[in-house]
Parts: sequence; structure tokens; C-alpha cells
Amino acid sequence: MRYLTAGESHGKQLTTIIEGIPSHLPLLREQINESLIRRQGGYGRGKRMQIEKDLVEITSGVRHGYTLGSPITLVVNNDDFKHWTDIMGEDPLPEDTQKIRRTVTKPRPGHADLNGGMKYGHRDMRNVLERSSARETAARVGAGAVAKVLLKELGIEVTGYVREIAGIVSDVDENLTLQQRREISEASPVRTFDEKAAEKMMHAIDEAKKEGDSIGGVTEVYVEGMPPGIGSYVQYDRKLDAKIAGSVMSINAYKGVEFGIGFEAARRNGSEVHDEILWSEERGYYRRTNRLGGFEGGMTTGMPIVVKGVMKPIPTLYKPLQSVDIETKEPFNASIERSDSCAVPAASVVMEHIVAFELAQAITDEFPADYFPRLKRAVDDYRKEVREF
Ligand code: EPS
Repeated sequence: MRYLTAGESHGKQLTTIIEGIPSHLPLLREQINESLIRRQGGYGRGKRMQIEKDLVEITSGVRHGYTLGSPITLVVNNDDFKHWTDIMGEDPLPEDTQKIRRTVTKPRPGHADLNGGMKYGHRDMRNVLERSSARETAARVGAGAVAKVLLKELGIEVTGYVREIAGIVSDVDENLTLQQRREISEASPVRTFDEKAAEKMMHAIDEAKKEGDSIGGVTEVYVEGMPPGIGSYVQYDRKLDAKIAGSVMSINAYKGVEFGIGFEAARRNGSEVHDEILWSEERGYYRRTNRLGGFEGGMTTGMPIVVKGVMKPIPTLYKPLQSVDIETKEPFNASIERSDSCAVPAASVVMEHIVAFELAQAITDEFPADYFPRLKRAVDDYRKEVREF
């Protein structure tokens, strides 16, 4: 399984092409829309989300509610494009149209603007920012939504929520099931558990907005139902935790990843890090604890996968930071018209879908099948086999 996305933030549309989804998987447009709508929400989003209503059109690979096994194409229109048709149109513009062009010559610190401009030779850095914008995550969530449907049919569930915003930590009771985590976080405007922490987070978002600043946080993804032994220890590029980490790092503004207790492992003795192995008739092999977050040796342990990602504050700030105009080489204070003050709640939905895609890819690598019922049989057989080990 793989996918590609295309599209500029204020261009006509976002496109996702997904290859490798087996045939005969039941798939409805509504299942993808549900994910897209969740991604648009969350306290702290800016005005753009009032313009967009992200709804998918499936233009290939699905017929009469089932996948065909051929590439699936998803299209999400940018409603904002109607305000940008001249600026973003594909036809050449007449000379002397600087105003229409909305040329960007002032790179924003923390964005791809300057590095991308130098690399691609774009002296109008709009050509960089239109593609590097986190708008692209809508296209990735589309791919992840299809992956989630496949996983769910195999008894694997994935959910994402917020653990921290601007240093305010929301604790989660480790014993909560995935379903409970999902229900509680879905009901929270900041997609988290602790209501007191949620109040403080919203206050911090309001303060940041007032000051023209932005704030970041920590998102967590929780997975139940992955069989043990997915991924591999035999070669570095088959380690599934490494693939997930790379993929999480590819989300806009993400700067770090942890599994289980993560960096805390550096501060504890081994006896307080590793998860003791138990066995019972009812459960088969399982662990007393899950400090390693569901991975050992690059493979799943069969315990829930718990992975955190760190999102830096969005770099588009109303509060100016110093930069240099590439035309005049003069210093200036970067300023912008519109931004989200905090996109951490939305990012938790993005991360959920990014992890889901990696897991679906790992499963289809492990049990290659072009026909979904055959894939399901292979997974069921494998579950039985490892249960009897
Ligand atoms: C983004 C800037 C804002 C966000 C956008 C990501 O868009 P605009 O420049 O149009 O105000 O709203 O996020 C989305 C459009 C989205 O769908 O998540 C950026 O620069 O990354």
C-alpha cells in the first residue's frame, strides 16, 4: 500500500491516490467524510476552517460500495479557491500583475519558505508555502480514513487525542479502553480527558490568540487489536516502530516521537522499564505493564500501541518575528493575515490517520492479498497460530 497527495492550499483541490487496497473491502464516502470533518474541528482553529467544508469525492477505485483493487482517488475541493482563481490559476499572467500575484518575498521563521525558495529557485515563496501548508493533511487524512476502514474489518482500532497543550498536561487513566478514550476525547473541544486541564488549555489558546502568538503540544495515538509480531527485527527498514516514527515526523510541525514511556526510559532502571511476560488460558501471552508502548524488537507485542508526537507552535504568527526580505535584504518583522493559534486538537486527528496508514501497510505487507476476504482469512489464521504458540 502506498499513496501520493497533490494540491496547493489555495489551489483548486486536494487529490489523494491510494494504491494497494485489496478488492471487496466495503467502503463508503461517509466513512472518509467523518474523518475529514473531525480534522477540521478543535478549539483554536482560525478563519479558514469556516470557509472550508471538507467533503470527499471518490473518483476511482470504488464501485457500488466496494473497493475494486484498482487505485482509489479521493478529491477534496478547496472552497477558498474561488477567492484565489487569479492568484493560483494555471494560465500565464500578463506582465504588471504584481498585485494579483500576492508575491511572497518575506520568509516566515519556522516555515519551509526560505529553504524551499532557495532549493526550488522560487523567488515568489508563495510557490513553496502553498504546498508546504498543513492544508495537505486533509489529503493524508483521506488515505488514513481508508486504512482505518481496512483495519477495523480486521479487528484493529486506532484513535488519537491530545495529551498536552502549552505545557498543560492532561493525564489519562491507563486502564481506559480505546472506546472510552475515543468517547471522552471526541466530546472535548480540545480532544482530551481531564476537564480541568481542558479548561486551562482553552484559556491558554485564548491568551495566545490575544497576544498574536501560537502554541504547540503533544498528541497521542492508541491502537487496539494489532496481532503480535507485525514488523520485523531482521532488517532495519522492516522495523514497524521506526516506520511509524518517520511517518509521524512527516506531519507538518512535528518535532519528536515517543513510544510508551518514551524518553522517561532514560531515567529509569531496566527493571522499571521492561514489561513482564504473563500467560493465561483466556488471554494467551500478555504483559503486566505496557511501558514500551506495544513494541519490542521493531515488532508489535500484541499490547496496545501507544505513540506520542510533539507539535511545535504554528510558525505563522500575528506577533512579528524578525526575518529578511529576499528582494531588499532588509530586515523586517514577519506578519500575516490569518492563522490558527493552536492546531494541536486537529493534529491529533491527523496523527491517528497517519499511524493507521502505516499499520494497514504493515498488515498488507505481512499478508499480501489482492482480495480482501483472503487477507482477512490470512490474518485470522495468523492470530490463531500465535495464540497457540
Ligand atoms: C496553514 C494556514 C492556514 C490554515 C491551514 C494551514 O490556512 P490559510 O493560510 O488559508 O489561512 O488554516 O490549514 C488548513 C487550511 C487546513 O485545512 O488545515 C498553513 O500555513 O499551514
